[in-house]
Amino acid sequence: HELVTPQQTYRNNAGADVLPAAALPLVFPTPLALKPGAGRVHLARAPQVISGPGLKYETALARALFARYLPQGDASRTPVPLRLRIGVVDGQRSPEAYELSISADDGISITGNSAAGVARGLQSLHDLLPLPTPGAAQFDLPELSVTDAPRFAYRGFQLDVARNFQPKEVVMKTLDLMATYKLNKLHFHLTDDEGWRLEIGGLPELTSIGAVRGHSALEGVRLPPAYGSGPRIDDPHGSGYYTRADYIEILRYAAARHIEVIPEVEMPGHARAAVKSMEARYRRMTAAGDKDAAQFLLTDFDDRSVYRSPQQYNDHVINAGLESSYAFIDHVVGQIAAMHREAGVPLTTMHVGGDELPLGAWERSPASQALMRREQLASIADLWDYFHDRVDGILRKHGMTASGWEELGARRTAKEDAPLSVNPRFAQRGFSLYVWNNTPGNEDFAYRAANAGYDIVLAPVTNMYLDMATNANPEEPGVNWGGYVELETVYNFQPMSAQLTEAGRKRIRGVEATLFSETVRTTSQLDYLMMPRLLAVAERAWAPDPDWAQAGDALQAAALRRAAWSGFVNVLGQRVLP
Ligand code: TNX
Repeated sequence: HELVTPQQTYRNNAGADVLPAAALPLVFPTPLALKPGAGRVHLARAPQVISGPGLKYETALARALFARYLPQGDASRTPVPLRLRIGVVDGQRSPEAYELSISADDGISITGNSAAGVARGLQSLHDLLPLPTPGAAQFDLPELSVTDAPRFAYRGFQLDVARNFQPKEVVMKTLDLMATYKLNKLHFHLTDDEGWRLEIGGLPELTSIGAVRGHSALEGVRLPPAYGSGPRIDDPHGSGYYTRADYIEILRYAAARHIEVIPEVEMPGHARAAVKSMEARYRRMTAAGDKDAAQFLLTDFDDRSVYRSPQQYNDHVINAGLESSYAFIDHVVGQIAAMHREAGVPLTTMHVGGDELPLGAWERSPASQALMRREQLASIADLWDYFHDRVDGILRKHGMTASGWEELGARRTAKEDAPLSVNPRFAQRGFSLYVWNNTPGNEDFAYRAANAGYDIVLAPVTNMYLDMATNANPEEPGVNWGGYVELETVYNFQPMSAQLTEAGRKRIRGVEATLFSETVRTTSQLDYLMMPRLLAVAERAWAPDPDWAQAGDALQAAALRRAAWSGFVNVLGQRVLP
């Protein structure tokens, strides 16, 4: 893999000047155990990296890290050894656990339970390096020893590139940023009503139409203002997609950083770009007299159902009654799985959306009704289960289990905004539910679902949605349908609940920050919403809870960290208002 030196500057100059060094956390996120030593290790040239097997990327990362700080080291000095190896971290089972030791006698060493552990340890070492100062060719590192492991195996960030597009380079910078803060899952929201962002072999319309904002085949809906401005129909940031080669490059870049990419293909709702692209394909092939025109059609043209999504769409749902819908899903899943295999990172799960199917959808579709008669399904709730059974079957055929928004594990009701109740049907099938809805009545849905046997990723809108504005200042970008999400709101999130049973506790896989992109057009807007709140996400996902009983101390810590974090950087660009 091509190695890119971390572009991040860890602290900005202003911050470094105004903050006493002691106010900055030595290693971030807070490690399990850090024992400071008394002395210092002087580096007058880059250390000599000595690596065990299986650490090609980590070796290159270690060299790149120091090359940045010690460009012309003093060649007459003996270099300090930097030993990297895969070994056993006492008492820690996580593959990402590591030990870092810096000692005047033995030099620097990092032992990880796996290459991922070594990589996480290198990021901690990175934290200890000073800001590069022009001309400085030496510095000291503090003696210390760190034993560290993540609290949660799942530490995610969801990036929506469907509403507005972000080029591949921005995704890679985001992966660098995630690696710096030891986040390990990129939930890649690749498709939605407003765009389809991944080239799929055999279905060119998905990108030649579905990735082009304002394409004539996507006309029909003018989005009324909802959730911020919503993407504009003529906005150039709304167009773009990743080719197969781009996507494979992204996957390899992530894999080198021990970040798993979990692609999301939205269904059955949030699917307008796919629905309209497949209609256009059908029309073109029909006009050409092709008898396979309907092979991947997602629309029942006789559907008289009346519905409207929260985003105000009424023509964006994949029809559950058409066999061609399942042919489409199977084809897309197969193509994405093939790209992951080609990148050397076979998929074990895919995120299949599932959120916000509006009430009324499918109800007056002759195709859906015919299927319901055939399969003896009594209600739309049964058809919903049938749809997810079929999708689950397709994923299993491709060697995967399903991930999806919490609706995948909730019983479908005929009432708008009814509180969620757990649908036991899929609980024993290894589904991961991403729980976003903790609005009144649903505050404990995640814990109820965990107790019922679902694997859970906690992504509550009130604490983990980074597309929410930070506060009510009208100049702040972002939306507020889930409230305002301050840095402290993220930091003070308590993932666990007394309501969890012993078995339920084990089902909580971790925490994910979400960035839907209706209002996120430019890279600097993305940067602004992510930072510094992503740091609080990383802290909650990696570090144990602070002592919440000591509320005063916790607040104190939050204030201190806030100061520290605003002195940390600015990773993707300048922290300026868009
Ligand atoms: C609901 S929260 C969504 C997103 C939108 C948001 C605002 C969730 C799982 N789905 O697709 O961005 O509303 O429009």
